[in-house]
Amino acid sequence: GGTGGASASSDLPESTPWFPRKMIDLDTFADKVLEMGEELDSDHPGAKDAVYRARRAEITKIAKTFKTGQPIPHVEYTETEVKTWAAVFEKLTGMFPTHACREHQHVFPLLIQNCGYGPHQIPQLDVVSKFLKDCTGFTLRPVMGLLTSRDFLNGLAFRVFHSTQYIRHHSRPLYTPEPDVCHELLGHVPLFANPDFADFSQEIGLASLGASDEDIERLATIYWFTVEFGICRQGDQIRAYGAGLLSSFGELEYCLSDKPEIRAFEPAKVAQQKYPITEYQPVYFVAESFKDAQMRVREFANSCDRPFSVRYNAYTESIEILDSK
Ligand code: NLE
Ligand code: FE2
Repeated sequence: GGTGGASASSDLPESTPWFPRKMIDLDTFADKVLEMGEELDSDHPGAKDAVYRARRAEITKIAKTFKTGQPIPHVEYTETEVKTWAAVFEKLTGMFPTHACREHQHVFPLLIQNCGYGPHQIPQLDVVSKFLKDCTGFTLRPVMGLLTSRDFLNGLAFRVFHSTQYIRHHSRPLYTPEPDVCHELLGHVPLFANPDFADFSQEIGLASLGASDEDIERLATIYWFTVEFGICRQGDQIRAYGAGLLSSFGELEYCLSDKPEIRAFEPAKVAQQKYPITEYQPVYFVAESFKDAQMRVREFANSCDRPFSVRYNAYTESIEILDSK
């Protein structure tokens, strides 16, 4: 008998959508990818390039067969791929000092020292995943393309980040509408090494477990305007912390210009905001700090209509259900 509260009860209301309870349950997500995943959209710069398509299929095979606990197989990137990476790397690292948030700038040199970051090679997910594990307990899992919002957010509850391993088409290095290894490594990875940001991200993930479809939609929108396209106040400046900004030379410049509209980060409002996915964002939301943002997201999550709450047990890598009604 415990002291109440943290019962291991599994009798959730029948209407509760399925959700992963153990880390290993994430293995079921692998081949459920959305458009722009395995099959490229017809207006994608790589759509008509047979060599590019074949290469992507080859790389995504790793994600298709990956299982929890395995090391992520290394990819031997081609000369063309490394050139694309180098172009993105050089452009962006020139802008980070003036545009990236201080948390990103703090971690970036550590990635150069420890994970092989630099213009001459594309860092391997496996090396980066081990580094993140040491920093915050986050790990990477290779993914074939876009997962459903539900699956993707559910992964964050376990401090697991689903990461692509292929690279954008060489014809357009400075902006792509879909995630690729530049976006993951230059945008997401530095932030997941920050404890407050890791907590913030996991908070969204925990709120997504067993959430209704409507709440998943709202949480995915909050994720979009924070982890992907968030900006934050730092002293008397505004800086980017969203990975979609930190991995796009074009949008990184634009987001801190006077062109877009800027609003305060209030999750209930953010959750309603519509957004384009193939062009620069017309609106950004400014967080005061990751801790403040996490607190606000937690409040928002409590207002969602889920008849139970959850917590992650890091020892057993599993989800515990609390106050099931
Ligand atoms: N637009 C970003 C980039 O070019 O790196 C990718 C965004 C993925 C959500
Ligand atoms: Fe992303």
